[in-house]
Amino acid sequence: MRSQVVYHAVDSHTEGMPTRVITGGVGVLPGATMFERRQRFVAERDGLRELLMREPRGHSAMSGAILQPPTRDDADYGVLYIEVSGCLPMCGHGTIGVATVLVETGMVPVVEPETVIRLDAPAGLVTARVAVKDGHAESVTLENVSSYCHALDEVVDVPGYGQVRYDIAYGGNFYAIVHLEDLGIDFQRRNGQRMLDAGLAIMDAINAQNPVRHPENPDINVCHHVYLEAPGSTAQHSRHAMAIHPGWFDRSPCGTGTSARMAQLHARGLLGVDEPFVNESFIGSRFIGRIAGETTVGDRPGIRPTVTGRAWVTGTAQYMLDPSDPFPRGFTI
Ligand code: PYC
Repeated sequence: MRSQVVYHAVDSHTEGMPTRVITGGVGVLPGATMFERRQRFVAERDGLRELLMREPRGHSAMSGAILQPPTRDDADYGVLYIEVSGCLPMCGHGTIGVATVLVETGMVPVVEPETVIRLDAPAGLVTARVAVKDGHAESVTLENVSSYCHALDEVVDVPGYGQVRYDIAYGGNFYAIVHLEDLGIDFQRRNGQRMLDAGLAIMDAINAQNPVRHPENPDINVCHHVYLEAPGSTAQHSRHAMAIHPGWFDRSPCGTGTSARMAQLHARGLLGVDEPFVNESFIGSRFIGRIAGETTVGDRPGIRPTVTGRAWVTGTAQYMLDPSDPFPRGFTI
C-alpha cells in the first residue's frame, strides 16, 4: 500500500446528509481569519476538496468539514466547509455533524447535560450546544450567524420557465425561495430531475440578472441554493427541496437554509421571536428552527437564528492517494 498523503476522517450524517469531518492530515491552512483561509484554500488547494468530496472517495452529494486551529481566541476549533460544489462560508448540517463528532470522539471536554462548542466559521463565530446523555450526542442546537431577508417579491426571467417570482434571504449562504407550484411541478420524488433543472436555471438567472451582496462582507455575493417550497407549507411547518450546484439536493433540512427561511418569514410578519419553526427536507427529515432575537446585518434588519438537529457517526477512515492514481482530484460524471 503506497500513499503520498493520509487524511484522517470521521464520517457522519446529519438528518441524512453526510459530513466527512477531516480531523488530521491537512496541516494548518494559511490566513489570518477563517474567511481568508477559505479564500486561499479555494485559490491554492481546491484539489484537496475535490479529492475528498468527488468520486471515487465521495459522491455527487458529498459534503464535509476540515478542522483547523481557530483564528480567534473565543473559539475552540476553526472549520472549513467543503462539498462537491465548493467551499461554503457556512454550513448548518455540517456544523451539527462537526459538533457531534467532537463530542463523541472526545476531541472536546464533554460536559453533561450540555457541551458548548464555539466554532470559528468563515461566515463568523457560531456556537453549537450539544445535548449529551451517557456520552452520546443526542441533538445539537446551532446558534447561527445573524441572518436577514435580502429582498421580497423579486422577479427573474428564467430561460424555459418565463418570469419567476422569488424572495431571497441570507442565513450563512444566500437562498432564493420559490413556490414550487409557480413552476407547475408536483412535490414528488419522481420529479426530482425536473426540480433540479428548474432550481439551477433559476439560480443561474438570479446570479446573472440580479446578483446579491452581503452588506458586511462583499465577498459573499452568490446565490448558491434554491429553496423549492412545497405546496401546503406554512410559517410553522415548511417542506421543501433544496437545489444546489452542480445538481443535487440537500438531504438534510439545511441549517443555513432554515435560518434564511426564518429571516424571510420574519420579514413577511409570519414568524415571531421564539416561535418554533419545523423545516422538512426532501427526504422527510426535520430541523427545528427558532428566532432567538432580532438584530441588524449591516444596515438591514435581521434575526439571530437557532437550528436544532441530530447527527450520527457512521465510520472512521484514512483517505490516501497512491502516486499512480489517475484521478488525484477525483472526478464527477
Ligand atoms: O445545512 O447549511 C446547511 C447546508 C448547506 C448546504 C448543504 N447543507
